[in-house]
Amino acid sequence: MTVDISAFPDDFSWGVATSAYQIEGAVGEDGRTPSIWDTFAEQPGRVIGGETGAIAVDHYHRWSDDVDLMSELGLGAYRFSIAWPRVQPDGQGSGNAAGIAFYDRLVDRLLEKGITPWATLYHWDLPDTLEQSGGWPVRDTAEHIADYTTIIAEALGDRVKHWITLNEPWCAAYLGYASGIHAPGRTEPAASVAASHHLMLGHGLAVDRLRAAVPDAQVGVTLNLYPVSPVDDSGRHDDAVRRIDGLMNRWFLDPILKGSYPKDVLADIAPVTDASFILDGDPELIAQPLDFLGINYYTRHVVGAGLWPGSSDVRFESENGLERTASGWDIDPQGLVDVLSRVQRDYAPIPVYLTENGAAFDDEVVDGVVHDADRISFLNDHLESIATMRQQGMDIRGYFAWSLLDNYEWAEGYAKRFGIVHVDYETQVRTPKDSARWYSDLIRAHRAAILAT
Ligand code: GCO
Repeated sequence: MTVDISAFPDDFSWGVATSAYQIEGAVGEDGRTPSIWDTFAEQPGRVIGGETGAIAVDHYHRWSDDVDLMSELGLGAYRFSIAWPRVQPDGQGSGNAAGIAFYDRLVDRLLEKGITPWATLYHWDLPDTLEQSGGWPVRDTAEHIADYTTIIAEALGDRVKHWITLNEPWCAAYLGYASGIHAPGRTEPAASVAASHHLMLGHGLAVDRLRAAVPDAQVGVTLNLYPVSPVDDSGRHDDAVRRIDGLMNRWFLDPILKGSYPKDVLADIAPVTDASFILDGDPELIAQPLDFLGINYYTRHVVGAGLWPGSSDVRFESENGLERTASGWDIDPQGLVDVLSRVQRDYAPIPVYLTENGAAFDDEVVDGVVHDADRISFLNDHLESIATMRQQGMDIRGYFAWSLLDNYEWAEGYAKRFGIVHVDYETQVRTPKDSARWYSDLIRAHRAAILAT
């Protein structure tokens, strides 16, 4: 069971991904102010076990060892996110030298070790002060992210050449402002649509600022895409499939890659909002030319209209016998082929990176090792899907496993372990799982094959 490495080009990026709030901890240090996640996590009942990212995996202090670990594993690229409230604690105005210095050190060490840094500007940690003045439903927030972008791009742009504006704006907008299961925990459908627009507007403005500050930057955005299928082929669920695919996938892909919102989705949401927050000229601002599209893939969405009363029409389980991760998500590598094929079919060609893919399992350290054969199969099978799509001519240039370390899984607290490296949350001891060794061997085999030719 090993993926065919000859399907991957010589310059394929082999990486891992993390995000600031999920790993850094040190939430009150060096001038960092609270983000919406600090505030949200402290509210009773929001996060399982009341857990917060206050300590997380202490990466803010252990970053140097963590980079050494990446280097030992032979990783070629590291996707991390910048904590906006560290870099610009007031959410506007001047930058914070002490906060920026953390990323400076991190980037320098990565480069020393031959690991290419990939920085994500926004992985959900909005400075709380900006939420107090309205958050993403307010247009000003898009202007603010642009200013923050200039600060951090000017600080790191001489060394960081790969930039991702947003991580998963769907989650930030709809889990944050509609279902309320993520920060800031609001349940305001109209505001959530405005939030999605202002996130994408912020993306467009940030792309401009990145181009100005770092002319040789590679710039993209990361979307979480899902194949959406009906629970059966009776035809009764087809309109629900259209609607959910529209809001999850096309609502983001279309404006960013085609410069317009899907008309059918605008009609679907008309009872909720008149969308008057979309101003003339916004579509052009959003649809900046990009160097790549980042795709995060975890599982499929199965849709059954009205089948599951009292909850949503969407399930993460197909009920067709697929195995599931500890998150309860179907393990569905074919879904990755479906997602990528759809992008290939419906949008103009653009280089693609898998900026996240991975799975939680109930890992245990026994005698100093973690035998996570289930994660190895997961990674292997999804890399095979990428190999398949490369053979079908798709320009997929890299893969970032989610995640380097076990970490804070948002509203799930620390219960879901996604790392290829185990973390003991009491002692902060890192133990590479078998999957880390497997991934490392794969990367080294790929490198060796290149040298041999
Ligand atoms: C997301 C985020 C990550 C998650 C990961 C596992 O997709 O939700 O980008 O921060 O931790 O996806 O759910």
